[in-house]
Amino acid sequence: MSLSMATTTAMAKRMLPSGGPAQGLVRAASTEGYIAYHWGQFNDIPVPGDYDGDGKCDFAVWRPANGVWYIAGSSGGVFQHSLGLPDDKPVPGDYDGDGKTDFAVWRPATGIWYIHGSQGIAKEFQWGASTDIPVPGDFDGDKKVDIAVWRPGNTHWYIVGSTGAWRSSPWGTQGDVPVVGDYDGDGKTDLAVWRPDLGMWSISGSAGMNISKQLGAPEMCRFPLVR
Ligand SMILES: [Ca+2]
Ligand SMILES: [Ca+2]
Ligand SMILES: [Ca+2]
Repeated sequence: MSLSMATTTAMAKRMLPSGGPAQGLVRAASTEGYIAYHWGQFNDIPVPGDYDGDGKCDFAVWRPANGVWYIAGSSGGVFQHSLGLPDDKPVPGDYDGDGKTDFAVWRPATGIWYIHGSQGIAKEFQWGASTDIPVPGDFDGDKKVDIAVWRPGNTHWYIVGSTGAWRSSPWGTQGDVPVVGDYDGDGKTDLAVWRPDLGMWSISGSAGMNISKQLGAPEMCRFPLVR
């Protein structure tokens, strides 16, 4: 956050599509412990991640209309990358395990994952059906994000480990919202769902312990975790 407002605004104008509205980046306020940052525009999808690999999360949005990723790096750099079509789902993550978030989208119509690794290697992999929900995470704990989907119809998780081996496991019930994360802190992503009608979090911990916690009034927290 060392850039001046004039510098960042000029950089933002350079990276916005020509003829587009003069919106995109204005540094609104920054004090110790508090940052407000205007980055992105209406209909963009937030895709935060550590794209520059400095250990800090970067402001980032993906614009479905043109398939462009706009990144305001935490070390001051501003850059962009083209990947995706309007109906794709952004699924960023560190798939190649180099510590930098990779650009990635999942295309429901074909089930193909398109990954542009931060080391310059592009990968395509078919996994999932059109009605699935992409749930990438490091399920095997090797520091590389794994390709995975959750199928609402049969509530099964289909996971392809970084080594290529795959597995499926049932977890959740119909109507749940998948909310992957490492809740038990063992370094492996856990199977986890949030049940809107009960406000219930239900987690199949990778360390062997199941976790259940009620938090959130029914239908209160419609957060955009499922993109
Ligand atoms: Ca990476
Ligand atoms: Ca992995
Ligand atoms: Ca875990």
